[in-house]
Amino acid sequence: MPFEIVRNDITKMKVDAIVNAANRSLLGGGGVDGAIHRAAGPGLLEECRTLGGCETGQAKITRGYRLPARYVIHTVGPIWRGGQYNERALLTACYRNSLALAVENGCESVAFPLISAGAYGYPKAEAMDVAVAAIARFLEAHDLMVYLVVFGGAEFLAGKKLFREVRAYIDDVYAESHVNRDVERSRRTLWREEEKAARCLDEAFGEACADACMGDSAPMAAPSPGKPDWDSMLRQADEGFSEALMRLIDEKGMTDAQCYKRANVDRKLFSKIRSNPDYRPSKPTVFAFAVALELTLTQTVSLLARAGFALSHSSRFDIILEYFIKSGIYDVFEINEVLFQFDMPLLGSGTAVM
Ligand code: AR6
Repeated sequence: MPFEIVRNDITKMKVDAIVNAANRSLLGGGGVDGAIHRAAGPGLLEECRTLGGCETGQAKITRGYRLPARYVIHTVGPIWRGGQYNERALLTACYRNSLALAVENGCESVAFPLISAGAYGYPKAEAMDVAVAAIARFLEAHDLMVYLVVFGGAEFLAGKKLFREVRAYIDDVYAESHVNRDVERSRRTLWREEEKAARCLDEAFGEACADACMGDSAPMAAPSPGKPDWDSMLRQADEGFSEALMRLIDEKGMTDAQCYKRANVDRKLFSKIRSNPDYRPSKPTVFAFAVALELTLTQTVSLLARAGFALSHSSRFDIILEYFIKSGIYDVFEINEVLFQFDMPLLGSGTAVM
């Protein structure tokens, strides 16, 4: 199931369990701990008194009392002491143990704050990396909806290398397409070619044929020596998004589950797409599958066209995705972290819980 980074107050999350960044006494404190106890009411503290505290990296569960969440999972993050004291492993353990406890208790949705990233001093950008990596790893083997709740702004992410690179790419593309009229003209020509390429798909999902179209003057590439396979091309020209997606999954030798997990797409949404040949996905969903399938940019343009979309240099969202696809970065969670920083829609899908 998907993983989403959201901006919210965790006490408002309508999920099966929220996670509390507690201290070892489990008897309340400031920050998110204080906010959770205030929102849950005195029953929470009473139950916490019976738990006998909690070790760093471990997790314990209570009911949610007046919270919209059914449970609170209390975990104790490490105090940041420069990074040489096993902080990363302990923080990873917080996420892993909390998630395991959620699964043991039948939870299907869990929301985390950025554990240790407040009073305990863990640098926020690094704390977020640890959270994303630990959650993504757990989701490889479990079906669970996980939210990482960021409270307030995410300026702390702006210093990260990947973010700076993406921003530089956006600036370049914007400068190119908005300042220089010659470039603008040639870009339009390129788009016309790409659109043509998008309409022209061969057996290997447009690759050979699309390359030929992009070259414009080059003859249409045949899938095998001899004549072009017009039957196959015509068949695929009619192909809707759903059909194209299923074919690509097979061609890539992936299972459906591998694909929707890598796309960060909910299993139910995937079933809907699979069973409805006319399904019209959103643009982020198409990109999510393009990333999961590790498509080239040309192939991505083709897949977008199947859903009635084009890749646009007027959209920062599209430019960011173009950057990742061109760079061969196909980690949906890494991409979502950057999209989150830019206040863009994220790839994949979940259910609204706020
Ligand atoms: N919703 C979501 N996130 C929040 C909220 C909220 N309502 N309030 C704060 N945060 P911290 P720690 C974010 O200090 O670093 C307590 O006193 C906050 O911006 O709550 O693990 C405990 O009792 C930050 O990013 O937890 C411990 O003694 C993140 O939650 C100690 O603090 C964690 O900040 C634990 O420190």
